[in-house]
Amino acid sequence: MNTPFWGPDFDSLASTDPEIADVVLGELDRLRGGIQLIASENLASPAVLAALGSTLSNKYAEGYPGRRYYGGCEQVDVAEEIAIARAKELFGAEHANVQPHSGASANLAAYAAFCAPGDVVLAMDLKQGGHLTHGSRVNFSGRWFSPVGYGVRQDTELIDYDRVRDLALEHRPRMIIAGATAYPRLIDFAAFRAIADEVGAILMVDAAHFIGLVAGRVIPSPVPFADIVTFTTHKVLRGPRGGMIVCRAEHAKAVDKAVFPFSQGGPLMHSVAAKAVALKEAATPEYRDYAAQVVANAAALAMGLAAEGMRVVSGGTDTHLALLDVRPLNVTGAEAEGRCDAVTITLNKNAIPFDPAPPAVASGIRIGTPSVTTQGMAEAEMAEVARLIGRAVREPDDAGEITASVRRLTAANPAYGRD
Ligand code: DSN
Repeated sequence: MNTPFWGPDFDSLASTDPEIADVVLGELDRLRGGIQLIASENLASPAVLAALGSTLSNKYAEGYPGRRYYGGCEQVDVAEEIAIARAKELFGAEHANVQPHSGASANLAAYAAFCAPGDVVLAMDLKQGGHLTHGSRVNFSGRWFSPVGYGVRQDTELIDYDRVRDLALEHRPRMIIAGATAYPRLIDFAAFRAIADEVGAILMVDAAHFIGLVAGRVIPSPVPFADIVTFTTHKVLRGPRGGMIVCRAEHAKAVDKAVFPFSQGGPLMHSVAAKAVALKEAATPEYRDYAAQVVANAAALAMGLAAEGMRVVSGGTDTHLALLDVRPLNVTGAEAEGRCDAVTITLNKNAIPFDPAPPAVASGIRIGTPSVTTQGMAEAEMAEVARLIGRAVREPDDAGEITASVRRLTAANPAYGRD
């Protein structure tokens, strides 16, 4: 290629808008200097960021490849066709829609494709690990539909499949949603399929959190079981912020119409191109190794935090995340989050199942290993991170020393390398 690449050009940003340039550099420093344990975040590759920061951002392309409402779509058509083909190949899916702007947008489209206002939808309760779009009263899903919530068993903290079936038989939902934001264990998609079939419901899997592990072939795929699978592209999958849907061919038309024109206008073509890049990266042996290490790291970190006195919800993790009950250390989730923040370890407070504390306080924290694994950290570093978290929570007065230890660890495993 002999044309100049008009992509990320930091010098022009710095001269045009030094204030925003400072924010961009400040965020890079934050990423490099601290430990990122938000389970839903990752560090996208320079190739993904290059596609995101490209001229594709300029193009209006309402419609689908070959059927657009604007001229000049010949290049973006190629990007979208490549993204669709890669998504179908990677996930063994019959159809893919790569346009959703986010996971919430993908979920809105799923409701729109299959449900009418007022329909009953059975999904995991937010307080038990679900998502706002799974029927929360403050979200479209709870306001426009009739949500019924399921949860986990109090004794095992694993999904209560008997209760899911009982609720399905009682309420006859139009759609059942499997998937969560704070559930560390594998989900039995065959069990959900059987329940959905028994009551004639659509089975939607919100795979946002774990789709990257599916891509890496380290956990079972929901695709053979679900009518529709929605997900985000920026978590373990390590792509741009965005959403995606794969579904059975019979639902292709309904899903495409639900994304555009029903719930979205012009797709973000720079993001679609960046999704294609991420899907290519996720199809490599290196990515499979990465996904396996993400899971190994989450297990190691959970074990280390148990050794620091926290209680591991459900007794462990099979995925990229773990949920820890911090009450044995005599702190709330909010306090634990704040004390970790003070030493530049970023994680989030999280409700645990049957949490007596309000969500803004919470009794737990959620940790995830996509970012630290991208930085090259492995089990030995996870043991060290667990010790630092334990000390930060127990001994907030030592924040200075702990921060110095964090710096040593991140210097040895830098995010985005060093200049
Ligand atoms: N906000 C995401 C998470 O952190 O799990 C889900 O949308």
